[in-house]
Amino acid sequence: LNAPPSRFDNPVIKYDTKDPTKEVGDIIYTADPAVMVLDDTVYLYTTHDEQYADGSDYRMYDYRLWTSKDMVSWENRGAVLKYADFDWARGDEKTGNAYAHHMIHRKDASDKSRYYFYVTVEGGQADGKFGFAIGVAVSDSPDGPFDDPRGMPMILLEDTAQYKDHSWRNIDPAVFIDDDGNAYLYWGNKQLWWVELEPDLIHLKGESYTLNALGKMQNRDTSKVSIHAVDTLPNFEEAPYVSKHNDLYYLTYAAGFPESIAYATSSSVTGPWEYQGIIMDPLPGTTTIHPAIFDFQGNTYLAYHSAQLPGGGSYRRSVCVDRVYFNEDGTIKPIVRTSG
Ligand code: FUB
Repeated sequence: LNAPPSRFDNPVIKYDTKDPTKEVGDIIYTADPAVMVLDDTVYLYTTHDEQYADGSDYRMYDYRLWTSKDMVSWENRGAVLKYADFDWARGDEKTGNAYAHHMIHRKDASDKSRYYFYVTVEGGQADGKFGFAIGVAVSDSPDGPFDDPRGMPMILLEDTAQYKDHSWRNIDPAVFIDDDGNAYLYWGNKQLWWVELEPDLIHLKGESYTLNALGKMQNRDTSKVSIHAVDTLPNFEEAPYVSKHNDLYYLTYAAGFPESIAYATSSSVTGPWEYQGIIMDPLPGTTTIHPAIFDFQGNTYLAYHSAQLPGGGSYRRSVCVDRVYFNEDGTIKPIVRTSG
């Protein structure tokens, strides 16, 4: 195996060569990277921007998987999960949006790998109002098919009703499993929240419910669930991402609007988080940036999105990767973007 690169031909995802209805070379716009590294492979899960050139909002209906063993060539594994795969999603296949997501892997008690795909999907009615909700789908393969084991969202509008009241406040899930096996879900827009998960990774700690005849949840009760707000992150906008490097926890996030990439550190996964600064300034042509930090073959990398493909923009973004370099004290050096 060749060593992974320190310069990248950004954006790393450019073309859809798997869709039989398209010629090789057709552009596919991707955003919101979530990266899972298993053995010698990088699994890059992205959202998918399908907006027209002159569109003025998101059009996002499915989640895409791209894999690489060298981070130079990327295999297009197709749409592995769709908005419409969630029964509780609002409307039909092309009515609502599938926003940013997260993927983690864990072996179950019988040593079988399970893959947990946390999503932001428009739906999940509470008190007569629709908003974005966070759900989960599970598979025994990183390519799916994924099944929604709950039959309802994990986080609904009503769960954060005491906080900032906008319908997209519950977006951008990120899950981190700590060394002791405890798992935590982070999410939010304008306000960062976190909650501990049950060991099954699909229920909130303390959540109670009954099951209907199909084995899906009903009568959900969250009165014993503790949802925590984090207020020490300047200009927190969205896209939290938790990672651990050399015994220090890092919480990377999109700050301000247009967004920069900022981060905070802590000696504990539950904080308190100490703000450390900006590592990437806003990028031309896109209001959002969505960081994801990951380790691969001994190095640390940052995935994010730009608008630099032809026809690109805030609703036609493209996933990029660059190297992360640390200072001796664990702080991160400003990211130097490379584009081939
Ligand atoms: O892609 C839709 C939304 O834009 C994501 O959920 C945010 O993180 C921002 O990238």
